[in-house]
Amino acid sequence: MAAPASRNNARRDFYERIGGLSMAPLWEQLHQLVPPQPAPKYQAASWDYDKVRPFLMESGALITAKEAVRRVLILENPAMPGSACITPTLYAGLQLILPGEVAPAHRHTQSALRFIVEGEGAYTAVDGERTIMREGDFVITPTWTWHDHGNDSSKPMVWLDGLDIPLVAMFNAGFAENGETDEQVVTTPEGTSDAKFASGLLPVDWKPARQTSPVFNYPYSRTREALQGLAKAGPPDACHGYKLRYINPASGGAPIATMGTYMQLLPKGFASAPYRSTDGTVFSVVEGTGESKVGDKVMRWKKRDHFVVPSWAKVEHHADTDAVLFSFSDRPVQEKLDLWREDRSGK
Ligand code: 1HN
Repeated sequence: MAAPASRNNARRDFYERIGGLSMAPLWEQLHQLVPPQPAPKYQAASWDYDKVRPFLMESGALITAKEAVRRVLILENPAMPGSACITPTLYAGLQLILPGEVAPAHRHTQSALRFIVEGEGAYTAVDGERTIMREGDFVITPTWTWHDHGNDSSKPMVWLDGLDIPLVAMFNAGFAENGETDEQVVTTPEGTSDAKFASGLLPVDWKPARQTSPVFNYPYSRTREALQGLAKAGPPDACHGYKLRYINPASGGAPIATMGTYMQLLPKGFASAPYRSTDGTVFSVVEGTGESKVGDKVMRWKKRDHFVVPSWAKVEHHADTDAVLFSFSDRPVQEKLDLWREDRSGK
């Protein structure tokens, strides 16, 4: 048998020679390529809105929405510097639009969600229809739809953008184009998609042409009422409190094919049982104060703060007051691929 040193030299020499043919030995990488359980290369992190907001407002003086195209401060995972990602599959950012501004029309194959964090009265237009947005509303911009935003109110408006940018980049399936004008021509009266699709009814001969939801604004007033009703109806789930998922009413699936969106109510004093799942999740705090423990990290939060929980990291939430959390993740993609898993055992 060869001595270890000469054996290692022989192997290194071998790797070098096959490297010249763009080949590599699997046995040197097998363990990390197929880990026994998820080993995320990103971390739990949080963004305190009191610290973030002054910078957002400062950005408002530095550049207009028109020049920036989208004036957004990216929430980047601290373990993935330069990536513009909050998880390996998701992008998140906080967008500011000041009174009188327009963010010009464009479209791209990346899907976007808006979750309104501060202000009310700005609109987003999607394929010729506008919707006015208020705090806590969840609004979708489906793949390849024209969209522009404008603020006709007298106050700044801030929302969370969630996009599937890293996923689309992985597939090399990104296309984008700019509109001919900054603002789209409004072709459909405001409230039309709501009337057609948001009351448990559909136009009689309507057939879905795509997976995306035909509803484009899920207002907070309705979501909050549903949570309240749920809380009156019975005890909270040990891991989630009272948690609902947003749906495409035509299919029961997620409103956006690539991103699942959720809203949960944690009653005052509620301490969740430990939970983990394979979908790394971004949270936006809508109401209340509390904390979320991920491993050894305790993230305190209050209204308008944001935080991210990595895949397969055990999370425990505690609510000091009644608290409402919006969240989004890539769960629908993982479910389509038969990959999604959860663990409620607390192990
Ligand atoms: C985008 O189109 C918007 O339409 C926001 O508001 C954020 C981040 C990257 C690429 C496109 C928007 C974006 C974006």
